[in-house]
Amino acid sequence: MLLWIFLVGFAAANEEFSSQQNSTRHAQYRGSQVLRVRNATESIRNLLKSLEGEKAIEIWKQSNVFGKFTDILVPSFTLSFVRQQFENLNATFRVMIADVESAMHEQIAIAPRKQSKNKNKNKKSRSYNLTFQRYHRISDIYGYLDYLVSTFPSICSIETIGTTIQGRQIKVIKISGSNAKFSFYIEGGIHAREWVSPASVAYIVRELVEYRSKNSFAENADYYVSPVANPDGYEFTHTNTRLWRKNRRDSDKSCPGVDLNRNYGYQWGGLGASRQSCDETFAGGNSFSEPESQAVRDFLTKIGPSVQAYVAFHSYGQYILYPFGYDKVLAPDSADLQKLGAKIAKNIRKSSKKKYKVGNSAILLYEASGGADDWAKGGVGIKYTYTIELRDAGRFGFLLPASQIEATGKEAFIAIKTITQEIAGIKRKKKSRF
Ligand code: 0X9
Ligand code: ZN
Repeated sequence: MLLWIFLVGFAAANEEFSSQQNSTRHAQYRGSQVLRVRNATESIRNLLKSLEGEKAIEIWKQSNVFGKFTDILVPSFTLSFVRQQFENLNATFRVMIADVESAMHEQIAIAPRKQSKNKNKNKKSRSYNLTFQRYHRISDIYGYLDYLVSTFPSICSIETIGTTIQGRQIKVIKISGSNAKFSFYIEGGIHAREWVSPASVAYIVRELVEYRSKNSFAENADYYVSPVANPDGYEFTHTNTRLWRKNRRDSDKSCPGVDLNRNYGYQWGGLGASRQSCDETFAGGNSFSEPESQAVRDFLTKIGPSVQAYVAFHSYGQYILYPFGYDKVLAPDSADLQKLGAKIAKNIRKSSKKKYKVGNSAILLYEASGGADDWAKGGVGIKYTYTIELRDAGRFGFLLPASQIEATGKEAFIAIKTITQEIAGIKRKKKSRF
């Protein structure tokens, strides 16, 4: 009894401690808002650029297309100034998140678990902590991969493909198909703050392994899955700065971090990539200067030409993007990528009613060079290369509530299933459901 009281007391104190930690950490965003501004004119676009340069705003999501929107985070101390600037230019904007700090608190709330049909199943003690009801630290994600390898050793194995600057492992789980005709590389979490990406990639892994019997299409491929491509950055968003994007390279102490999705060696250092270490899109000192991008380069080079599909999951915006991103340049087979992308979007729409836009990333969003996807397509020659921006379309942005993890994971899984079926030449039965 005493032990029980102690344990309950300890758990409550612990929870209180971590919620206090969250409060202090998120307090830096007190009074900040997220605004959606219409890019109606060149002068509005220039204003956004200069406000970003002065650190008066942070860009969350941008589009170079006139008439589309840019989402910005405005800290409390610049809010009235920034709003005034927009009013001066007659810029149309609306408030997406009125209180960023409380949206952060809401995001980490635990979503109610769906009632399981088999009640005993929930009671069974498990040797891992991962759920899809909340966002987890990397130890829980890796703990789940370890559990799968020990429980399903005939199909799962883990390779550590590299080590980060702070000494964390970059892990890939291999899920082998009994009739594998090709390999499929799946990447999550290259951008630290896009929490729904590692969560959705873990969801895909669960489908491919634990629910394999209802996903027999998976026998056609060997999957190599890296749920957290930027471990240092991801942990930093949990312990320090929720909206951190880059890795934690600290050669410039006052402005740490390299944007790993600008560090790959295909058309490195061109449009949409910065040479300034303080910028969110800092490309690094050279192409492949970072251990995280080197690890993926070396691993993909090693597994070689069997890889026919590469999907990088990001958030947010609900886009299915294909190369190239360094400029408005299409690959010779871009019609195939558009066609399959449209199929993915259609299947997602059928399943969850959510709309995903499909297109070339430089045309649909903006030019950005040094991306992992461009290197996968242009450097390695992987035909079906996509970057998928998961939920949502802007309501919560990076602060997507945990209650949407399962539904988002399902959409990500539909993408993987649709691509596998296409490459393996599996015709979908008319009635089959995702
Ligand atoms: O800018 C990015 O790296 C991606 N968008 S995000 O908001 N998640 O940061 C899009 C990358 C598209 N691919 C390339 N431009 N190569
Ligand atoms: Zn991203």
